[in-house]
Amino acid sequence: MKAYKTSQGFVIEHQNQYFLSRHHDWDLFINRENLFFELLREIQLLEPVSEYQSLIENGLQPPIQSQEVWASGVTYLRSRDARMEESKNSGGDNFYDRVYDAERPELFFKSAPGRVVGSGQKVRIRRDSKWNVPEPELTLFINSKGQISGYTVGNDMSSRDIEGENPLYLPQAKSYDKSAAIGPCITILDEPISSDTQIKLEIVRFGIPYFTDSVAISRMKRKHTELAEFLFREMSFPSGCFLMTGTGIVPPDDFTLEVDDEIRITIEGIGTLINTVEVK
Ligand code: DO4
Ligand code: MG
Repeated sequence: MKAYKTSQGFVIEHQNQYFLSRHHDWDLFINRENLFFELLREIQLLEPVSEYQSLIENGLQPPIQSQEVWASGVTYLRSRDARMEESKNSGGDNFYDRVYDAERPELFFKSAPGRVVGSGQKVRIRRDSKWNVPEPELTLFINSKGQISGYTVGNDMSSRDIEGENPLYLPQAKSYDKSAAIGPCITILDEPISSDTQIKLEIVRFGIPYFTDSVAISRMKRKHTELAEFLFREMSFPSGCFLMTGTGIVPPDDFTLEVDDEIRITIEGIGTLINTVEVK
């Protein structure tokens, strides 16, 4: 079951049928307990709509209203190794090594909802950075009770030169206008997402695939429930929140994003998040 936020309303997709919800408040719509069964009950009272494609294609919005976006770091070996390499001159490398093995995960604030973009919108690279990458991340929707009730595709845009210069610069490397993308929808399942699920990153430059890689979420060191539990330990989220679960794909060190690059992140069972890069 998928839920799309569009300019015409909230579209629920189930078994190739599309329904327009009667709800008008996304916070209330997605923050219901037992969301899968709530949506199932809701669509039984609705007629399928046929013009869904234009609703989704023309008026798609990021699937967020007042939720904060948080992120986890160094949850895959590939991320640990890349961070250790980029920060070795600053002496920051062993922080990444230690957090990979520590009981407490790295969790950081990624974005207020107003800085988030959805599929089809532009992401940004910072004007004061020369080394930028997308981070393709399975992103959890966690309701206000701390239960993982949905999944979306996330892009944790990152400035590697800023983060590598000093680990204390992490908030500047990670949080700026349009540095977080989520979408195209929230997938709501009646069981946890399969660990075989693949995340695929494609970067298209001048219309040609320039970089492609994929990773299975089973390669992640931590459990989704573990990350959610740490995040909710001392913080409440009245309408739930999003939590990016870390990247398992890092392009080679000589790669940096350029203006007009198209970033396509596909997660099986959810969809493809597509963003083009701008710098202004
Ligand atoms: O510690 C730096 C950020 C790590 C991160 O964003 C990731 O592993 O995805
Ligand atoms: Mg990340």
